[in-house]
Amino acid sequence: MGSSNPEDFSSSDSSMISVQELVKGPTKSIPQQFVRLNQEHPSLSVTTPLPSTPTIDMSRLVSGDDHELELQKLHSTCIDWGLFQLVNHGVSSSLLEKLKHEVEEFFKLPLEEKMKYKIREGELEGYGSRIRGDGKRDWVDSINIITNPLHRRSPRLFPELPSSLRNTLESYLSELKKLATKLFVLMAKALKIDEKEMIELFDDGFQAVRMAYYPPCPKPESVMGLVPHSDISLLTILLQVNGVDGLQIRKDGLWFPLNVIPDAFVVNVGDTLEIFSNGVYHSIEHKVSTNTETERITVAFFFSPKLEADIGPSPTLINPNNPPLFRKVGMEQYLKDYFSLKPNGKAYLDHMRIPNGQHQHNSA
Ligand SMILES: O=C(O)CCC(=O)C(=O)O
Repeated sequence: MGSSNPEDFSSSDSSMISVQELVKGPTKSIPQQFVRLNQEHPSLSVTTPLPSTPTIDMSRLVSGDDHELELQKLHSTCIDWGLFQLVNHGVSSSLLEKLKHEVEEFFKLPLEEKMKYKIREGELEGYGSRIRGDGKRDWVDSINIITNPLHRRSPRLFPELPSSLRNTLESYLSELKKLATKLFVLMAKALKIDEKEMIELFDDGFQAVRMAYYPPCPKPESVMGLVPHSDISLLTILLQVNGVDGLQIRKDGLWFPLNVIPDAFVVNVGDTLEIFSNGVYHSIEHKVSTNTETERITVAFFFSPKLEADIGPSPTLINPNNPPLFRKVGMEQYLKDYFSLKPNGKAYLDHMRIPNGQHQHNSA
């Protein structure tokens, strides 16, 4: 979710700073509340060749002669990486173009218009930039909106968006739901779990969108577009609207930049899928960097378990030789606990882990 991704909900601070407006001003110095020193930078050393991030071809997965091979690739990618770029995904380029246009137009609106959606004290959704647990702000303006279940839609957010953006988002969300359902069914097959178990968790689940605008920054090395985190979702599907790089992922302890493949989706495994698969799949830690020249605009959709679900390892995967690695907890409680902890890489997932040696006292 997050977003929405809850890591965006880390503060109930209601003071509002639009980074987009800040960079329009004459000053080129970075306000202290954005400055983060001692960041880990991507490993671009010549002695560490960049592994190429995997690409999965949806058309091969569903109907190609070699769909079994592609399914194996999907499975091993979710084990080794927890992230892939999805091509030939079937969402029409006309819908993507429309969405990109609408999202760009949204961020061009005058600040007063966007302020109608401002994050309010104590609320988890809305427009703005937030203060993190370390007292700093990320170099981004974003709008986070819960889209499902329908009764959890805030009356002042989704229904009040400009109608062309709202309608386009609705169509996009419906396409992404179909796509995510196909991916979940395929993952269930690869994990050897009854697909009904997977659908039961996901169907009519908790869903949210985060539209983000990362302005260019005069000193990108001093700020973070988005702090390192993993998503609490089952799956997140990201569209990189204007083709600008900036996403970085942590693999084997090192940070790597991810290059945009035009119109591909970046799909990542979230913490709740890592838990459900009892640690077979891995959620990936990621962050966003900025650059001096160009803004970066993205739309992330977060597909999470339904609010009534219990989050825990799939019973099918648990046996005496394969004990549960994570505790079981209701989704509502899971979200509440998440918000009470400061976002810090994959720390929240670790909080769900059953300590070594205590497995015999817990059942799936
Ligand atoms: O905007 C991006 O590139 C990444 C977004 C993201 O990681 C998130 O919203 O959790």
